[in-house]
Amino acid sequence: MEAERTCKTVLLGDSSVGKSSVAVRLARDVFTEASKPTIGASFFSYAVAGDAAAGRDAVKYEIWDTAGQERYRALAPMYYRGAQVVLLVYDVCERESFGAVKSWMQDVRTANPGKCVLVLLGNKCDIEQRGERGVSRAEGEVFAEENAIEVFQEVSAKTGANVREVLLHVASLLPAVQDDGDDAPRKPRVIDQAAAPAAGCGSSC
Ligand SMILES: Nc1nc2c(ncn2[C@@H]2O[C@H](COP(=O)(O)OP(=O)(O)OP(=O)(O)O)[C@@H](O)[C@H]2O)c(=O)[nH]1
Ligand SMILES: [Mg+2]
Repeated sequence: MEAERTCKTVLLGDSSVGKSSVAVRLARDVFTEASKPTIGASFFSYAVAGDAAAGRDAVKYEIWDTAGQERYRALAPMYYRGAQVVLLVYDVCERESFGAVKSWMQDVRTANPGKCVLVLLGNKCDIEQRGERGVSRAEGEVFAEENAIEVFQEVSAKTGANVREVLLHVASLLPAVQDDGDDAPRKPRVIDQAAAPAAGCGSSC
């Protein structure tokens, strides 16, 4: 049987940005409009098969879906401490949630110096069709580059666009990150849109 590495993963971001919806999309490939605010945290898992050609080991993501409401903020370090992958989520329609990403990022880096892959996700990119966007794709990209966030992608938990594809991509980064060791400098690695699979949420998204 193929060896599988487990990977502690955490979803962080303001309330209502769609963290639980992303987790449910990963774990069960479904979406529900009536998602309720998370209390404390929830646990999910998502397995990715290995692919030698893509330079990827089999990975089991053990995903902690944290609660974004302010009253639960003190619990978050329990989940992001020791995480190997951190998914920082904002809502492309809510500017405030984009602004909040910075302080999540700083907290995570302080707790896990040099040890985790940071992934910036602009969720709800399906809403763009209704003209309600508050954060452009370019702004997300620039923020990721300026802050040496390893991966940036816009996603939609609703349509499923890019959600699973991002974690496939992250799986191929994991060996390199572990081999680099703690003192290695961070390199920004924004997904190349031309190369990334776009499941209904392409470059316009
Ligand atoms: N249109 C659209 N709506 C979404 C998407 N993802 C989530 N939602 C909706 O946004 C609302 C909040 O989603 P949740 O997944 O519960 O948000 P959360 O970040 O887990 O919120 P907390 O648990 O309070 O931190 C729900 O009504 C979802 O149906 C998406 O990709 N597109
Ligand atoms: Mg939630």
